[in-house]
Amino acid sequence: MEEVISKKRIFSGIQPTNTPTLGNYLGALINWVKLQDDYECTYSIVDLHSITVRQDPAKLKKQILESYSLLLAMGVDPEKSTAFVQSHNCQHAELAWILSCYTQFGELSRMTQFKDKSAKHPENINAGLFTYPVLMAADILLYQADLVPVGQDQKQHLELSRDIAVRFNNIYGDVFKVPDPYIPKTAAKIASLQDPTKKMSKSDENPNASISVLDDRDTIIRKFKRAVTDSDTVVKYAEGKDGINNLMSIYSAVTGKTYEEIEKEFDGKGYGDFKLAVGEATADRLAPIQAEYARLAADKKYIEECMKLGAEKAFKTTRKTLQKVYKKVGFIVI
Ligand code: ATP
Ligand code: LTN
Repeated sequence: MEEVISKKRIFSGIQPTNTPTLGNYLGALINWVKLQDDYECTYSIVDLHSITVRQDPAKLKKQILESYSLLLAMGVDPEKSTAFVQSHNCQHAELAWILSCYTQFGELSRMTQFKDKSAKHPENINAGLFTYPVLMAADILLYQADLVPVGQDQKQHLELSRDIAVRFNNIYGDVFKVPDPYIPKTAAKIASLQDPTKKMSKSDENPNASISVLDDRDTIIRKFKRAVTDSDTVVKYAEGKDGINNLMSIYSAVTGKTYEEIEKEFDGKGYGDFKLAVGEATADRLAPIQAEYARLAADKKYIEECMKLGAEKAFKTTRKTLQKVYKKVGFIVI
């Protein structure tokens, strides 16, 4: 008989803190879509994580709906994969509580994201911001994920998830799969258009620093025109040319052209022509996503159905893990 090899499991999440940027798309979401063919994928809009920083309720609600619809518009298939909103599966918060009793204060104090975010929001250093990585561990371990696609910035959190899983397994036997990070070598790292030494971030206060995937064509072209470059004039990938390097990696990611091809294409032309080309190519690349998003956004009923389906599938998968945990720690499962 032919052996049935089950697909490896993937889990990843994105915070609905603002409209995803071109950085989120080229660095992460584009891969989420690709991975669906070869893995059993679960993708979450992690709204519970997002309230570690104060959010306006009406805006948050809009952003959850928008981020979820955008995932589908980009090509996440709600039938093939599981696409759900984190707060729709109550087991994340339940497991997070349990795991917090197996995580040390010292470990959480060493998390660089906690240090950065508490420096950024000194008026609101809440316990949730501190235990954020425990909830992230719960997200991953509940689904017995083998692989977790994340950017470099999340590697430390993933290490902690692994430590928590190993610690729990050492006490209670094999309960959790110990997850590995999945950081594709080819994933683009997109920098801010205003300060190319910083990453493009959806919570950047300067609107010219990032391209939202929902920006219209004129806005995209205008933002690229204003992108910070250098005093040189040659379109060439080289050290010290962070601005141009960033624009080249965006152009390469959206057109599929190599750096060599790009250098040849703009040989003898100036930065102005190049910036315009990057803007136009980016707008062309985002146009079908925006059209599909507009179609989905007008169909609230369909989105709600997908959210429900995602929540049901997520809950069913995680129930087994949580019940096992409850039994192992000595709770009575009825
Ligand atoms: P925030 O500004 O709210 O912290 P963010 O833009 O950094 O948000 P996240 O929600 O933290 O985005 O990350 C979602 C995914 O996008 C992660 O996998 C992250 O590694 C990736 N990502 C974020 N910014 C970039 C970027 N500039 N280039 C490439 N990938 C990115
Ligand atoms: N912390 C992540 C978002 C996130 C996540 C997860 C990513 C929350 N839970 C589980 C992977 C797996 C971020 O800010 N990018």
